Amino acid sequence: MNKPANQPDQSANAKHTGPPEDAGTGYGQRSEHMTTSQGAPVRDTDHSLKAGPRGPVLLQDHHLREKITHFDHERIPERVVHARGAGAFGQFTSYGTAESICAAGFLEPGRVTRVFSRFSTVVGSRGSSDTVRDTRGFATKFYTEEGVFDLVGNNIPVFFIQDGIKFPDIVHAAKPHPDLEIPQAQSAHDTFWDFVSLHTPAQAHAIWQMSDRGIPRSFRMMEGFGIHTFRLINAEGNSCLAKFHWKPKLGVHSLTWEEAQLTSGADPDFHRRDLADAISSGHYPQWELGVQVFPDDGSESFEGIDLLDPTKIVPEELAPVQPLGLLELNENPSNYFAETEQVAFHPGHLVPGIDVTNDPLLQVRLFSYIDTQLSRLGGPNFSQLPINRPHAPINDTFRDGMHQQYIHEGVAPYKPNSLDGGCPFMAEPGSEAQARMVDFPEAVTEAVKERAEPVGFSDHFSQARLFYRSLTAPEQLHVQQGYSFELGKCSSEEVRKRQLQCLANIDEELCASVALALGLPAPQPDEEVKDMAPSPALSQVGQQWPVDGRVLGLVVSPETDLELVRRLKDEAMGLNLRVLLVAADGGKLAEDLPVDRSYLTARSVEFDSILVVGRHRAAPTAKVPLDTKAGAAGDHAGPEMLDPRVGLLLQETFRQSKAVAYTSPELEQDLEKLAIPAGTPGFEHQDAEQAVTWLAGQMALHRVWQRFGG
Ligand code: HDE
Repeated sequence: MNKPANQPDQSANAKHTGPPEDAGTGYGQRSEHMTTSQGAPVRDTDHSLKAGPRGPVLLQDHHLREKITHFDHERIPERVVHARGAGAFGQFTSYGTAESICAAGFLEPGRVTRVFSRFSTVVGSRGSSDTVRDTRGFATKFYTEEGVFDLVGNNIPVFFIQDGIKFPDIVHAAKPHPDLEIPQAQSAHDTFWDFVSLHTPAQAHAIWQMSDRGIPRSFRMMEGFGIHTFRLINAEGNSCLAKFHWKPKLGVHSLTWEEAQLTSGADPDFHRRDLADAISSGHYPQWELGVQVFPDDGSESFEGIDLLDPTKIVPEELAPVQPLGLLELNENPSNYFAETEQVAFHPGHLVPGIDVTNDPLLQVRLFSYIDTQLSRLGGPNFSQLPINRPHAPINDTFRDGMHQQYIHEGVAPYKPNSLDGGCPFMAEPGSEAQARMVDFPEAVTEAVKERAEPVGFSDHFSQARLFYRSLTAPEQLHVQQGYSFELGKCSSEEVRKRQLQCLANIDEELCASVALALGLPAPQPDEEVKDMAPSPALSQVGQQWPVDGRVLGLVVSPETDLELVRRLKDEAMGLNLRVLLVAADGGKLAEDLPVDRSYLTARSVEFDSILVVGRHRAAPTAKVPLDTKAGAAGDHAGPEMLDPRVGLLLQETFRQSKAVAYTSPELEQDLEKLAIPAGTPGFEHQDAEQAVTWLAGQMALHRVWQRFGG
């Protein structure tokens, strides 16, 4: 035992998920009736105490004042970045493949560790839309037996800046303009492109953001990256350098720009809802954690790529990602504020076996994250909040402070001491715990103090070019459109021209197409840029993925046989799809067939594919021509016309390159009027028997890529 009797055993507290219990006081217990926060019974919480039914409110109404005062203080400062997010609990199961490179206990064979992951956008405020074009945060808290390990990464493997001192600059440029506080959660504005075109290390990140990666289909379909190079140390004390990767089991998949924009209006909580719905319906999202490993030979570079430069990736073709374990998220939070809002990540929350490098961005982060929690969570005891509590025993000498939850015993919270018997003791020399806690003896070269950057940091364009040239034609087209939209929203011609110059250095064709859209001449490159071999792993086209939890819109007409609806639904669910039943109006088709979306509430963006069963003549609730906003049905109004809302659904789904199957060949006349050409790839008549399997096959490819052309 290295703990005296009078030293509180905080490990008991650390395991609680609720407030610490205090025997005999009732703290943390739930009363059977409503009480004040002091535990006194409340008889009426609907009426304030007044001098007569129409008289003034009395100041002595303690319950009223307590209720309103607490309410007035309900908000805490939102995160200065990554304010908008969603989280879930789950578990990480180690494959046991890390033994030769990393001594961390949670990577031992078969070890299962509880986790909490939070996904976020970067720029928007807490109430902003989920589907804006932005980088996504991907932060995971591992509650390991050796303490908390936080892997605080993004869905884009390169960062905007190389030195943390530039972070306030990029964030101020990306946030809304200070005068009017617009635009919200957008990078399509002058200050963002002003900074990015002047501070050219940001170009590699910007091109990822302009690509499909900036508008993920779902958190479940995003990769995650630790970005920085970390140092791993094995049980023998040998080190290697490593970059962390999360690979989604469902593959990387993105929205189209039109989908992203429509979704912002139709369902601003789209990603949050998608994650929660997938978990509550048992389609638990999974990611494989992997590492790229590099020798720790003092060069801090690999194949000429500077490993301390966070604006650079090492292509997977040069250093394959080695799988370490599986993350599964399987439990939604019970309370958004207590868990998702109060979770406090920190890149310095590390466990033995994982250490930092001198990446100057990472070094600044090590300072920043505690600082932000002090202001957000109101003091230094944020690690005592249930969501932040380690699941490992704690024994520190930190005391008091705002919101202290522990009732510490003992008189000597200092070391060395004799009055508490010398406790807490350090891990015993020679013990396993002590052996693991070594500070890695990294050699630090003698140097002069200076504000300078390493030579390798001056290449700002080769990685942007690598990324662009690794994409397929339709993905490149999306990048061109991304830049054209964003720069088209900039009012400063000087900014647009300067960014075009950057594009000229990245790729001639990219620059020419954006210049055309902006009505500006395409400049010539003004810098010689190193060419790198394309990395096919950067494209999201061309593979097949599981379809678990993908959403099928089953659009049925009043004449559809209910047995057929049941059969199709069961078949789709048997293939692990989620089904949303769409019918003319709300309610139920039968007791077991509730309508999930009416023609009015359904929107193309909610579905990964659509199965139209039967004909869909205009329902009585259709307001022609108000519902023909896509201009589809005006010329064929009449009793036989397609319901205009179904027409809109089909047109949008067509443009978004998602698969549609229809069981009635008669629908083809309607398609012609909707300007959906016969023979459109992935838009097919299918017998009811085959339709669901065919659609699942199309969804496994994520999109009908041929439809984009390019
Ligand atoms: Fe962060 N970052 N960051 N960041 N970051 C925060 O911490 C900061 C950086 C990332 O879901 C803040 O608790 C600085 C890189 C994620 O709660 C803050 C610098 C990467 C999250 C902060 C960086 C990230 C944050 C805001 C430059 C990818 C959300 C509230 C030195 C590897 C975590 C908070 C969550 C959050 C500062 C750079 C990812 C202000 C100063 C690089 C995923 O402390």
